[in-house]
Amino acid sequence: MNSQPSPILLLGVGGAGTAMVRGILRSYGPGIRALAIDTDAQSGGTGDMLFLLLGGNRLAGRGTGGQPASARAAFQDTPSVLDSALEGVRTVVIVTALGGGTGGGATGEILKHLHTLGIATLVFATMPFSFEGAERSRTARASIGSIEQHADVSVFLPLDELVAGANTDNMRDALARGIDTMSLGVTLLWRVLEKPGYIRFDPERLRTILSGCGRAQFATATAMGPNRAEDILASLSESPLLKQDANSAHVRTLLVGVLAGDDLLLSEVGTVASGLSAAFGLGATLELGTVNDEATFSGRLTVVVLIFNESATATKKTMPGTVRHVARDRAGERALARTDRFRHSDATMWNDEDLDIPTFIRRQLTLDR
Ligand SMILES: Nc1nc2c(ncn2[C@@H]2O[C@H](COP(=O)(O)OP(=O)(O)OP(=O)(O)O)[C@@H](O)[C@H]2O)c(=O)[nH]1
Ligand SMILES: [Mg+2]
Repeated sequence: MNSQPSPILLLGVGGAGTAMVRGILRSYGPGIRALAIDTDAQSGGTGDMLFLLLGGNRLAGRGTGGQPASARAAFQDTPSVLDSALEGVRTVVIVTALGGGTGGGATGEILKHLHTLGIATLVFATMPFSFEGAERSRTARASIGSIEQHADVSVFLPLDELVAGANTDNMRDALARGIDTMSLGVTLLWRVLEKPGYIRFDPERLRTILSGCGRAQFATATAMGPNRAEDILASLSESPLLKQDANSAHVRTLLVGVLAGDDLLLSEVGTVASGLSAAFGLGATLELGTVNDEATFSGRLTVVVLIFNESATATKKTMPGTVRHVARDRAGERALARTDRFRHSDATMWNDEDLDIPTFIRRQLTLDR
């Protein structure tokens, strides 16, 4: 472990948000700087994780009973409640579930406070299952505005789509699976940020990307076998999570994490990177990170993708020195030809080099460990 505390903090808000952090800590193992906050003292559990109780005097540790206004007031009572946990923190990733009072009400207030401290924020928030009813759905939708307003980047994940295809009829199972799926996705993102790989992507890079982006979309996919890269492209292209407001004209950056064991092929990285660019990020900047972890990913290829849209308020700027064209290679094209998302575009040729092919492939660079 590093002697320096990480500059990136994972923060769970509310009951389900706390359960998500607990799940992430369990699957990642030691090394995550994490904390949860809730108005319900029971969420703190057995002291197995860092936990802060919100609204002690006002709510006496009993939760808000579905009232976002109570959670907002509780945070406004003591906005400095988090500050002692923020030493050296430059970016906070919040996980929460909308539909109840604490996640829905406190998250926007927390974001506002973090913004005043100059801390960048990325929020993953689930939207209730349709079976939870109209009232929860309405409460959740009402919370979106303040989260979007105060977060640098927010990702809203409908639980119906997060567990699509899981084929469970049992309500408790479905809720648990929603938390698990979300925890798994964020765990993968954490590995890309913190674990070594062939191509490094670090928290500071994430912080830079977050500025000027608005909403984002997030999905993961895993495959095995000789066509695993193509299978992953097909699965992500069909993902319901990446279908909502997909408008590649507004995609600013694609963050692609490739996690694998020692058998990762350079061509697989190229296929995934170029295929995802072609499918989702016409003209977007591609940020790639790899994780090499034989113990966890032996024989498997897992991809985590975050699609960052241009902020509604940001004006579109072309970064100097950035080639803003689709990166693609033949394998990526072939894999995507199966999907309806892929749009062919003319190659960008310069000095007999096809600039649409990532530099490390075009120049046959070796990726050192
Ligand atoms: N209660 C509960 N909610 C879950 C679970 N898994 C996912 N959720 C989702 O989380 C949303 C918010 O519920 P909670 O996290 O319990 O609410 P909270 O933020 O703690 O807010 P209050 O308890 O009302 O103060 C629900 O609408 C569900 O969509 C679960 O296992 N239990
Ligand atoms: Mg609660």
